[in-house]
Amino acid sequence: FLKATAVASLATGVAAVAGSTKAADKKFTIALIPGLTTDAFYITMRKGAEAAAKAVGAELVFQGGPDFNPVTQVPVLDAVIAKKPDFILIAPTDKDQLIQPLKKAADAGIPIITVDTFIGTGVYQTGKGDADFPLAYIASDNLLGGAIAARALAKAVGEKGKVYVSNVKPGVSTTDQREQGFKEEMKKYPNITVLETQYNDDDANKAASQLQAVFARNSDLDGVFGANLFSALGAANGVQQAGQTGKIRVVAFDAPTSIVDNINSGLVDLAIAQHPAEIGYFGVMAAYAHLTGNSIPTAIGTGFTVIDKSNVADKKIAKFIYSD
Ligand code: T6T
Repeated sequence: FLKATAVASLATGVAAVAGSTKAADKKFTIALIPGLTTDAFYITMRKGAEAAAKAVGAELVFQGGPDFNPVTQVPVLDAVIAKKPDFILIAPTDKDQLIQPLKKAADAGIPIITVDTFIGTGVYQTGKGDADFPLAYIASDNLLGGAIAARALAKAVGEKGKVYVSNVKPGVSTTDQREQGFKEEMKKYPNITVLETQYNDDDANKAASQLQAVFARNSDLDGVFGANLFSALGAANGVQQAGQTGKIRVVAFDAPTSIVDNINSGLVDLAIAQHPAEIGYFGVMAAYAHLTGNSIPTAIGTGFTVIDKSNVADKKIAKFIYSD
């Protein structure tokens, strides 16, 4: 089980901040704009953010679009900017397309932290480029997550055969990096062929149909890596509908409640749970630290918990299953 050490060091930092700063005179309003509102990952992130907001006496506003798409996210961002919150935490739905819309917030004097996803390269406060203006990036290490997925899938398929990545769409920083980390790691397994990535637009039904189409073209398909919640859920459903449970092996990113049954039934071999509540909690804490005059780190890495049959029933693990 992996836990980024950066989290521990941030926790120390925040404790120091709390000790050295007087309580804020004003009640700060911190906006959290998720990738989309109806996704257990962001619902769980909101819970962590609410817990931190309560701890520091800030108001959290959670507002987002109905799907993972800049076309629906940008108008929400514009509406949030118009209300002039003290801080914006946002999961940008595209590396490039959110740069200019977020620049408007920065120009209006609203400080920004990106959570989960990033804009530009994700390296901020460098004084270079047009997308370094957010104060910090708080997220999982998605390259590492992709590598963990590759090792798990390689093991599940006996280090040989055909696999593919079920992914959202190009341009999303998190899922791009998961695919990159997966493919890099898979180079260590010369007997595994990685077929062309299937993009599902964050639609589980599409991911399920694509699984069946890939299987129809490759009757010797051995495995699939679902690079986010809906990709994994859909790919797993596709495997089940094709009657291939346990034959086509599934490694899932994210851990919605349905993952428990899917692991127990053997449909999914392993799930890589992110710690979205931790991302939300530290997002608000970093915002508060900044708003009360303290400096904050430009990057905060949060952890993973790997869930499989051996630990899915463990109470200590259950807390990493996302909230609906
Ligand atoms: O995997 C998460 C998130 O990290 C990613 O950026 C988008 O998809 C999810 O929200 C899961 O649906």
